[in-house]
Amino acid sequence: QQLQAAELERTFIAIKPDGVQRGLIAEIISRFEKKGFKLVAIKIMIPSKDFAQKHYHDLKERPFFNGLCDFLSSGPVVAMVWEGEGVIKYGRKLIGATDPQKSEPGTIRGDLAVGVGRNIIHGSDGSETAKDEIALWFTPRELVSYTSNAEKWIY
Ligand code: 3AN
Repeated sequence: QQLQAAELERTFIAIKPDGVQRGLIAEIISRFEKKGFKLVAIKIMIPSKDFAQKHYHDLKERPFFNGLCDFLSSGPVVAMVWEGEGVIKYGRKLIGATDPQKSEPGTIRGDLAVGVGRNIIHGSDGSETAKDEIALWFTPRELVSYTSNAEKWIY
């Protein structure tokens, strides 16, 4: 069991099946890594439909809920936890607006996606969601605490 530093901010980021199939894993990871955030958990899996419904439970009243869950469970997803100061909010900034037609160039969706139903990446939208999503996708033992030497240059 690793020691967890409770004050470290963490967010859940997933590269959705379209991002994986399009070969954008490294590109997406690279943007978070270069910003100076720290990767503390990563795995690839094909979520079941039931699991996708749990992940998107907040959206279950929306008309696109069923299609969205089918899509998330349609192929491999790269699930990650990223850590760092402000990572939840800034992660959303790196990702860009939900609709890639409205996300700015320079953001992941702005640069790499075209349609809202295929927007390649998911990121937690707040600290409660981040906690819930990390707990859904990972066991505590899958989260790795480590000290990055580079932090003294970045922070
Ligand atoms: P975000 O992913 O930016 O947090 P949410 O939580 O509003 O946005 O939506 C979750 C996911 O639902 C989006 N990533 C997108 O794939 C899908 N989605 C949102 N709005 C629509 C829509 N109008 N039609 C189809 N899919 C949508």
